[in-house]
Amino acid sequence: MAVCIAVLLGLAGCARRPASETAPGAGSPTAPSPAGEKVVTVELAEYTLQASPGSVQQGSVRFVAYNRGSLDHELVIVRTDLPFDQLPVSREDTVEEGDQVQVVAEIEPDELRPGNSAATTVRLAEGRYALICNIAGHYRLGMRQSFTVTS
Ligand SMILES: [Cu+2]
Repeated sequence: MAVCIAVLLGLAGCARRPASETAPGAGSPTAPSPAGEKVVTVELAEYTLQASPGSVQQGSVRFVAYNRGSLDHELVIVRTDLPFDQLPVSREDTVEEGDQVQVVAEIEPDELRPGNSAATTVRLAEGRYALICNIAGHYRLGMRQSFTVTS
């Protein structure tokens, strides 16, 4: 029994390691991607957010986020026709969801501690999107990028 537990813990440790040791884009940290699935790598740090590629064809898209910084961050995928750097910001210094800003998916901060990586797969329709970190102040400080899904 003790051996089983050790093995499980070992695997869990291995699964988190690609965040710091695997080159960006070299697959997913948590599961193999089905053939043909589009993968977008998102690097987060204080206070930058860089997604590559910045445009994909519509369909199933896997976002693999890496927290390269020393603070908590999160990845929020929002559908919006507003310019990515002009989204409405609340008094709490976070981007406000509304008619013009719809949250499609997110990777929460507790999945993305410094040095960690996490992934989520979303079906995206053609349109304009923004990728942001919505921890208070981080969007305004520059954690934002436009993202386009083509037909
Ligand atoms: Cu952040």
